[in-house]
Parts: sequence; structure tokens; C-alpha cells
Amino acid sequence: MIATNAPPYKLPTDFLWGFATASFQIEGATDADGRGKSIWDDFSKITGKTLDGRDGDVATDSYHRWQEDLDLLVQYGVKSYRFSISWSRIIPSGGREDPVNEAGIEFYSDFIDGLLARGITPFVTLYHWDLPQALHDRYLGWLNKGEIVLDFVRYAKVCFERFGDRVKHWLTMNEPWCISILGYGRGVFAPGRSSDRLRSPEGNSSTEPWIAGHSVILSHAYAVKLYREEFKAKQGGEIGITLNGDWAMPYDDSIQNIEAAQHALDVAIGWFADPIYLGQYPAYMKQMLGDRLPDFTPEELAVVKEAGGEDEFQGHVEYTFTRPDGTQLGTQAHCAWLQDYAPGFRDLLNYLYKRYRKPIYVTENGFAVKDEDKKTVEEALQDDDRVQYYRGVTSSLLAAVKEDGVDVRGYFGWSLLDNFEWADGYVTRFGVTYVDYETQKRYPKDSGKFLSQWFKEHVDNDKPSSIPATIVKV
Ligand code: GBH
Repeated sequence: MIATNAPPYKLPTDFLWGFATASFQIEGATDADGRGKSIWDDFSKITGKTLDGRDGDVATDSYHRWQEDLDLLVQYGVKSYRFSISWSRIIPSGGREDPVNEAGIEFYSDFIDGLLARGITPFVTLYHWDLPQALHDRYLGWLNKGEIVLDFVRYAKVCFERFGDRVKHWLTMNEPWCISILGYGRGVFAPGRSSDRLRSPEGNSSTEPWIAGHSVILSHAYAVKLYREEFKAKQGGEIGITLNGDWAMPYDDSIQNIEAAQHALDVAIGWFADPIYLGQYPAYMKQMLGDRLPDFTPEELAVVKEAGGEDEFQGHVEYTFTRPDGTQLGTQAHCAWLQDYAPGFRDLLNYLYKRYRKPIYVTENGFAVKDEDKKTVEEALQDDDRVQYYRGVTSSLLAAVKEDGVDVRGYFGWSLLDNFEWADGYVTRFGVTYVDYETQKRYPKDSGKFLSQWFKEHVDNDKPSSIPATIVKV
């Protein structure tokens, strides 16, 4: 039995909790119903780009199995579900003059209706890395500010128009740091540009990431402006952005180490959060990059600052770590960049709230375990490391809200399902639900049951989970 050690206090009734996914990681059906290609379609098929050489053509087949996914969400008793819309299903060639694909609209419209019919609040990401391939071919996507901002805003507009009557929580972008650094610096994510000529025939890692990041900030800001001016009054929703960043702590109390930790936060989170919420790039970024960091025109800066206004919120994903001297705190997950260090999660929430003073939604939080080492499905479902991880972060979450007064309004575990883990292919599993990729059958893991139970106990929840309250191990 897994005891959740319920303390005497609870999160508020309207606290949203659930699980998160992203279109390219789960949908598959890349040819269905008029979808255009995204930059991940071909990239994931290039030898060496994914660990297991597998692509996203099938993934968890959620495009066809979405009713089953809805049933799972009901089983877990979630209040909300974070998913992303595939731009190239909505506008196959991506651009502002290109036609809208009604079949794509219908798919998401039915899905949203399905959530609402089950009392689940949709939490929608507009862009989770699957840029329409046509926009990359036409003008190099995020590297072309003059084009991409207009195209993204038109895509956002179509989504607000068609889904905004029912969707009240919008995220413009998922993790601009990953888009910029991994896609245009290290070249490990699509479109795979880099100065490393062994990796990529084209690209310039010392300039392109900052240009791409700048376009992402502007696209976010102009989409927020549009939402505020044309939709918010009648639709009454809110809109924000998901930022990622590793938590960093000084090794000791020396000034150099305190500064170094702050610089690490500046170049991960501050790069995007500072312009949006504080009105300028961090001083350290300017010092580090000089002319390579693009300037905002006065008009752009006004829009960017405005996008950080009062009702704005910040989505945030966090995987805590620290490696002060080659040693590490916390349990190593089955991927190099991730360790379980729950106190860091509480510290990070406090840091964000103190610096930016905005309500926070934790839009992803998860842990990879070595599921492939397990011999049987039954063993894979007993994901003790992941349960332990979630036990730690949920208690840090509660402490941050209740003891520290941080305004956290929602929490999403990553991920509802094992799925296409980008450059890791299907080798790394993040799901709270095991997916058998032969049969596409879904099996709730202990971690999913743990979160279901934890939130049932810790939120004034009017919708109890239908999963049994205790987990009995066989
Ligand atoms: C999330 O990002 C993504 O939003 C989600 O799609 C993904 O499935 C999930 O993580 C699990 O990976 O190139 O080795 O330096 C999490 C934040 C920050 C994790 C950057 C990977 C870089 C790895 N990411 N980090 S590396």
C-alpha cells in the first residue's frame, strides 16, 4: 500500500491538476485527414537522430485512440488535461495565406468536447515544437522574424476563433529554450541546425539560437496582444507561456558561486521570463552575447512588456538537479539531465514567484525510469522511482503553496502516457501509464495511481478518482 501522508491542509478546490502530452509525441497518424508535415516528420527519420531509429509516424496512435485516452483521464480523476494542437493539422502549409484544414479543426473540436463532457478542463499549448515543414522550407521558420510572427499569430487566431469558446487556458509556446538551443544550437532537435558539421550541413550555433528565441518571444507577445484585444472580453480565458530551466544552486556562499548560479538561471529562464515579465533581457545575457543578442524595436518592446501584464501567468516545467562538484543530489533518472531532488522544486517555485510575482502553473513534471530493463509489463507498472519522485515534488508543491505562500494554480504530471521522447525515440519512458507499443494497450502504473490518490486527498476535489484508493502490490 502506498501511503500519501496527508497533512492537515489542502489545495484550493479550483486547483487544476492532471497530466500533459504533446501532439507529435502521441498522435501518430501523420498522413491523416490532410495534415501537413511538421519539421519532426522527416527529422526523426534521419539515421542517428533518434536513439532507437524510430520516428513519430505511429507514436501512441492517440489520433485514433483519443476516446481511450479520455477514459484514462477519467480513471485517474483529473481535473484538467494539457495537450497541444498540431499547427500543420490546422493549417497544413502553415502560412497566413494558406488554407485552414477543416478536418484538423474537427479533430480537436471533438476532443475538446469530449473533455468537457467528462468535466475535464482543457489546457492547450499552441506550439510544442512541431513547426509546419513548409515554413521551414519557405523561410527557415523561427530564424525569420518578419514572417514567422505573422504566421504564428494567424495560426493562434484560428485556434482562438474555433476553440476559444470552450478553451479558457492557453499556452502559446512550449519551452523556447529547447526550441532555440536544441533546434538551432546543438542541433539535436528539429530542424537540427548547428555549427557542428558532423551533425548538420547548415547552421551557426553562435548566432541562430538567439535569433530563434527572439522570434519566439515576439510571436508569444503578439499572440497575447491579439487574444487580449479580440477574444479575452468575450471568451474570458487566460494566456501564458511554458518555460523550462534547470534549478541551479551556489556551491557555497562565495560571491562567484552565487553569481554563477544566478547566471545559470538567467540564461535558461530569464532569457524569456525577464523580457516578458520584467521588460528586458537579463543584463548577463547582454554581457555574454553582445551584438549576437537581437534588440527589440521600441514598438516590439512595448508589445512584449504588455504581454506580461496583470492577468498573465507562467507555465513552468521543472526537473531539479544540482551537480556542485561532480557529485549529485538526488536519484539519477534514465536520462543524463534529470535527477530527483525535491527540495529544489520548492526553492524554484519560491524563486519564480519572488522574481516575477505571477501566478504559476506547473505545466509538466516528470521522471524517466529504466522501464526497458523490466522483464514484464507487471514489473514496469511498479515504477517505485517515479512514485518516490512524485511523492517528493507533491510535498514540495504543497509546502510552497501553504507554507511559503507561492501562488501555484495547477500541476500537470509529464506524461499521461509513455510516448515518443524526441531524440530518445521510444527508449525513454516518462508515462504514468505504460504503453505496449506492439498492441498500443495502456496500463496505469503505480505512479499514475499515486498522483490520482494524492490529489484526491489534497485538493478539495469534487471528482474522486475511480481507481481504488490503495495500491496493493502483487
Ligand atoms: C519536456 O522538456 C518537454 O516539454 C517534453 O516534450 C518532453 O517529453 C519532456 O520534457 C521529457 O523530456 O539536450 O541532453 O541537454 C523538459 C525540459 C530541458 C529536458 C532540456 C531536456 C535538455 C537535454 N528539457 N533538456 S540535453
